Amino acid sequence: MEEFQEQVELFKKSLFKNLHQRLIKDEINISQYEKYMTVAYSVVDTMIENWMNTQNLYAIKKPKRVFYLSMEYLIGRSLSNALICMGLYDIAKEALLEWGYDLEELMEQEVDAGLGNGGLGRLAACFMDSMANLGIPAHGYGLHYEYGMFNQYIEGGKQVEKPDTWKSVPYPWEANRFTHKQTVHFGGNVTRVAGGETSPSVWEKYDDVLAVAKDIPIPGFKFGNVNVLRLWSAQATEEFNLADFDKGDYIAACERQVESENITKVLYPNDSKFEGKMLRLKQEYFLVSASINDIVQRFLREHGRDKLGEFHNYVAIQLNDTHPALAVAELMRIFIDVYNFDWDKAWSIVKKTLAYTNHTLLPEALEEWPVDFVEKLLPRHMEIIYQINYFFLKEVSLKYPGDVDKIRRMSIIGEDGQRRVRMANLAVIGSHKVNGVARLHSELVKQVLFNDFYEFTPEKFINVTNGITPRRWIMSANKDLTNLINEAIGDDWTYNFEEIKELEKFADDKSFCEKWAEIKHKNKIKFSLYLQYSTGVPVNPDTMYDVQVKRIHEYKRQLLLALYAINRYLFIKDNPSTSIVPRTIMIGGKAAPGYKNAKLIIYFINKVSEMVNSDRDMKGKLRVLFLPNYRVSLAEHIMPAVELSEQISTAGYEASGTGNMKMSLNGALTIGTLDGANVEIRERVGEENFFLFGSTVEEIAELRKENYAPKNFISKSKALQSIIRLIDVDFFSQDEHGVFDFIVDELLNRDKYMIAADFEDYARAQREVDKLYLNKEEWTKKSILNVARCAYFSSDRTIEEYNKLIWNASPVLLEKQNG
Ligand code: 26W
Repeated sequence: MEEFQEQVELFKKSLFKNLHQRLIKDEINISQYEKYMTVAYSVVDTMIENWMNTQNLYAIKKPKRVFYLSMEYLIGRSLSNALICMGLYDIAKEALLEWGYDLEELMEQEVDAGLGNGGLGRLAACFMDSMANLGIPAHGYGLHYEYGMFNQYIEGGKQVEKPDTWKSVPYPWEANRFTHKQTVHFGGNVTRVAGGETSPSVWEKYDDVLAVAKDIPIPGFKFGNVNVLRLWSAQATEEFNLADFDKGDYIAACERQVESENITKVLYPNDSKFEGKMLRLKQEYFLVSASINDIVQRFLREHGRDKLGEFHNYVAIQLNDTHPALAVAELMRIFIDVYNFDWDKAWSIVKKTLAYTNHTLLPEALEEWPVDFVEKLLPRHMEIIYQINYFFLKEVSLKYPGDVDKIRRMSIIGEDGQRRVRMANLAVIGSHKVNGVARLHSELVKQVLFNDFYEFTPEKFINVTNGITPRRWIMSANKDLTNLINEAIGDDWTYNFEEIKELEKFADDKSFCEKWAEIKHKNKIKFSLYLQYSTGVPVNPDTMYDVQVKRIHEYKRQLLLALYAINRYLFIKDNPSTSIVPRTIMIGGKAAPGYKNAKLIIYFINKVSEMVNSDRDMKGKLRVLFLPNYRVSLAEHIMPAVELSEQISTAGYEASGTGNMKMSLNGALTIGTLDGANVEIRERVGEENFFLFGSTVEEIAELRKENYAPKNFISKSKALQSIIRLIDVDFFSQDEHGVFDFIVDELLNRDKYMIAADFEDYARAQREVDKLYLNKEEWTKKSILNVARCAYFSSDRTIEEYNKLIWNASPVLLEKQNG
């Protein structure tokens, strides 16, 4: 106790010091944001020593290092997580209380670092957390976008995008490394020095852009390790404009500066469709070049030029999807043109260094850059890609003589129509391991997406099922549940998450179950208050919270849930005196600004919501809400309150899903299809604790083969007929005739994602949900079992598998150890 009070006093001192010396303020007249900054700086101060010690220790031990390359990191807020990792949460809370402030209120001041779209970006953030937690000598590399993911507003029921100005206030979690710069070349031309096709070339007359490092510390919880996420920011070189200045053309000179700095201006808000914009290609190469050069320079500093032939023994580079796949060519270029390695030696090192993770099977998401784009921007890389392709296809044709179709499919260059560089093929060919992100997905990667490559080199293809960090997704987001679990089984599970299984014993403990249910209810009230305060819309905590939050995409089938909401609406209308489980259906997520159908779905949900919520007959029985601006910080508010987790994608389309894991970890039950990680979640929590419905991957394939006609299913479903009729007669769009015609037409005539095929079974599973919900004790028991059995979905387990199967790095632990 005394020690605690001492630490509180120390923290208070630090608060005052930061207030005075960094914010240059006294206690009079400070804004809420300044108070938050004061706390944040005080926490950063406590991390600095571990941060430097960790990096120094790595430098002394010279271990194999892991480098994670990703165009996206959806970090969200940092304060709560950092406090927990530093063991300072209660200390800071008490110190602030004595100062007259509420920690949780100040935490709401923090802006989200929203440098990602969705699943892939959030996964990168969870991985950074787990690598630090496990003491893996790892570095994240990404881009420091000035504008991250747009903020979503709903105006008149429609999505409106506004820029995310997260840098308009000081961001306490990053260090400006203005001395850590890399120069990135673009354009120019290539001349061969001497010798044949594989000998070094000189790349010249390029334009330069500087990449300046901004470092974000990533604290682990179990050990004291603090790893670094390095984000590159584009800056014009000092001599960028000399020529123009000399000509006296000041404006032209400045325009060129602006053009350079545009590279990291804004995150592309696309997460399901490839958009071949030159600026995006520049971003990708900017990340690759700055990071790879940084990695090579660090290697040379640490190991010397003589060891360069053993690069792969000290460096593992993970490509987060194909977005950084140019790393294959960039590493080759450096080994060949700069260090004069011969082709075969360079190629063997590159392959042993790189590994690639695939996150989507959607054909429209696959990156294929027009050859003339790549040639213009990166002439030397284009040459190298041709060479890689030439040697690779030679090998393929030796194995499959005369199989021209196969060779055409496996080529890095797509020849149909405009010639294109297939980034996925480049990534597969240049990597020693390729992984999918859930068991089912990895199977489809082998059997469908990369089948030719799988047959050619089966040992390359592996699965590593995704995970989420328990620090953020339960210890930080759900503190009451965390405390209850601690009371029951101690806190071992916070250090070794497998220990969460000890909770299973309490699933039959009546008093524990009551406490569990109480906490869920309290979390529901909390979320209701949060919503009331942030959007002005109240929700009733005595209704079931039925939630689908994720990016809006047709394959994720938010429309299926909306149709089901209408189904419930009609049931209540037809049976006004029949009692029904009261539900609040909440749907949230952003649509890519150019994705028309996704935007229409948002509008549709909002119109359904308007109609349902204004109908007095629905009072206390059904509400439908669209949650605006779904993002990491909102996810942290909602996860603890969810009771029913909607994971209803068409089987075969959701690579993994990670929101499904977050909800299960917080005691929600899942209603879901056999898609992505749902399959494994169901296996682990037990089929009796999961509401399964819908067609399987095989059944979906079968339906497609038989020329799927949605009308065959609609004709057998009275419910669907009534729902579609209601939409068709403009019931939800009375003053806008025909706005939802597209939805009706799609459902009746194409139904690409087979909503009609799955609807009746979905409604059946929803009836099971209602039935179980009436039995509160059983529901609670299943909720506890979901949490007790979800250890597998910790990103610590995921990272351990990456390390074992791909990286082979040894942890290097700081002395300090918690637990
Ligand atoms: C080029 C445009 C673009 C940008 C991003 C296409 C595709 C992407 C990502 C690969 C999309 C994505 O985030 N995929 C999600 O990755 C998660 C982490 O593995 C999975 O859990 C999700 O199922 C998957 O949709």
